[in-house]
Amino acid sequence: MAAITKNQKLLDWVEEVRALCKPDSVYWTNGSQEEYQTMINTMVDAGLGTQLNQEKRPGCYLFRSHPSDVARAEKRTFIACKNKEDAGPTNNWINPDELKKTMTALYDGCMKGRTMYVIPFSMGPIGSHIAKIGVEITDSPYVVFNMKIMTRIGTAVLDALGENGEFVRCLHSVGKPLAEGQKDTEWPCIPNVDEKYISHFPEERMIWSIGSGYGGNALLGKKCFALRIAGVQARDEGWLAEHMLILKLTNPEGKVYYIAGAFPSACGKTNLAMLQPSFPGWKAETIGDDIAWMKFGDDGRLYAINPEAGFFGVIPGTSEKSNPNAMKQIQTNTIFTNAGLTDDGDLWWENSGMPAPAHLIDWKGNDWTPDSKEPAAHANARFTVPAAQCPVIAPEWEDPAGVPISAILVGGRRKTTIPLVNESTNWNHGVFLGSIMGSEITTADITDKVGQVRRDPFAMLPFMGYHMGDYLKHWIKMGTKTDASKLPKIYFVNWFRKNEKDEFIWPGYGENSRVLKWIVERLSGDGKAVETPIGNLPTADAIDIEGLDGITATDMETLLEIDKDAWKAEIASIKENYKSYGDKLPQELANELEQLEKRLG
Ligand code: SAT
Ligand code: MN
Repeated sequence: MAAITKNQKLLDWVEEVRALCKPDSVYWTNGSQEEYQTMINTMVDAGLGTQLNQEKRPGCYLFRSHPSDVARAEKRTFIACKNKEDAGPTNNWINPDELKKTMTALYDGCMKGRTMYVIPFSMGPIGSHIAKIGVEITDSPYVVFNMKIMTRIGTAVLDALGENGEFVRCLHSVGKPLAEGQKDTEWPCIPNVDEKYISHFPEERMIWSIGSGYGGNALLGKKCFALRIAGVQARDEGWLAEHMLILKLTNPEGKVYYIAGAFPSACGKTNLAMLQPSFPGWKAETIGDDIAWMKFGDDGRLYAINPEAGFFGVIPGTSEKSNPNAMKQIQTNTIFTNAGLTDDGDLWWENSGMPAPAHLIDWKGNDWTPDSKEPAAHANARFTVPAAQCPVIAPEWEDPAGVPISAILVGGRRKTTIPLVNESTNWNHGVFLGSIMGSEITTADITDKVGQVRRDPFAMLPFMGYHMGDYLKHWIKMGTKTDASKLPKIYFVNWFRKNEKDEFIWPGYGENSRVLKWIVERLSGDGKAVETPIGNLPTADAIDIEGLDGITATDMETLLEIDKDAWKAEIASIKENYKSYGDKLPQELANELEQLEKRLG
């Protein structure tokens, strides 16, 4: 039989992993629809997954994870670069030699009784000059068919890789070998979180993960490659790998604007990426909902691609109100994980806007009724769905050249201080705003720091592959690579401001288009703004609130106020955070902070 690829490096690596992990067999995925369906059917036939009601949700399946394996394991996520200093204060570091030794022992024989799947995948349209190739080896069929949705996989990628192409090595195992004749469990994994490892070797562009089958711990193209490893590649090669959605907005005159936006997980990024504008004549379309890779084009503008091919969205809270487009998108050909299964083979989840059924099977496989204390769906239950199925996907979403970005939004979850929207006055000021993003720590975070702000620069805190100070330096440097006029303008937004009664003031969701409208008006030179010590804010009447129930002029004042005392406290807290970067804090950002302090007086 002719070799499946002539890429000797790949063949050697696959053989090396096979010899270590000792699977029963090796299977190279070709990426076809038939292969995808066969793999799902095999799991369903073995009782490891559920086919949903094919009249209500054709092509949809439900899987339930082990209760210990439901989200990214941040404290078990490691950046193993040679020097501890290069990982910085925000990452868990282990010496790479030591970590490899530990993990090699764990990988030894870990795939016994299982098939080892080889998944060549492309992050970004195959052949795009911004795209990159990875190969994931895994013993989880669930990972294979999720990777098929989330990335471009299979033979076409091997063709693009060719004989000498470079690829990121991504090794994954659930860490549960099967003895001869032993039946598999519904969700094999290593239940003890302290025995899981999600490891990155940035200098070798390599990822080693063991013990978890869930989301970003296992679908290694996503956060591990597209943010942590690609972040290091981007730093070295002069581009940006960011935790950002990409949105296309068309104004009533037909002018198109592409906007990227950085928001932490669970801040409504997927909803914003697919929003329905409140205004007649305006159109919003989606390019991506989670990750943007951006490179300067020959014209000096910053071009973005969505390196992914699917959305991995949070199920609870998805409703006709929060995201009508996603509701349509996940009606067919979707993999659901950890949602509630109704008696008629459909799904239910919390805050779905759908009436709760009298009975269902919850995400743990137990009987559930509306009186149950436990939720029907896990809070981090997810849908995996092809991006192409999004009802408002932009036709150019797979353009290998990418789309030119006019504005970048940055925003966290802040109930005070940060106004609804604030326009940076130049690139460095914008990077400063990105660097001070954050969210108030809530009781859900299990710490004594409730109420304090956790800084999450550009929403990259959990996704950094190197030193956060060096990362911010890289952002500053990117601003020197082209004419200032060609750089995207950076806007700091905050949908989460609260009143004294602890209620959200701004309605959010589709109404965020009112803020986007102002931003686009600013880009075209029409929007009205006032210069303030913190940046350019909309004038009192600049944000169109016509037809918006329940928002008064006083609310708008609160949303756009600058509370000097609050800002003084903010500055003290930013200083504290900046201190943690030591001498890696870019001088430009120290200057921005100093000038802000002066302007506030
Ligand atoms: O599990 S993922 O990392 O893909 C999603 C998230 O937690 O942000
Ligand atoms: Mn994300």
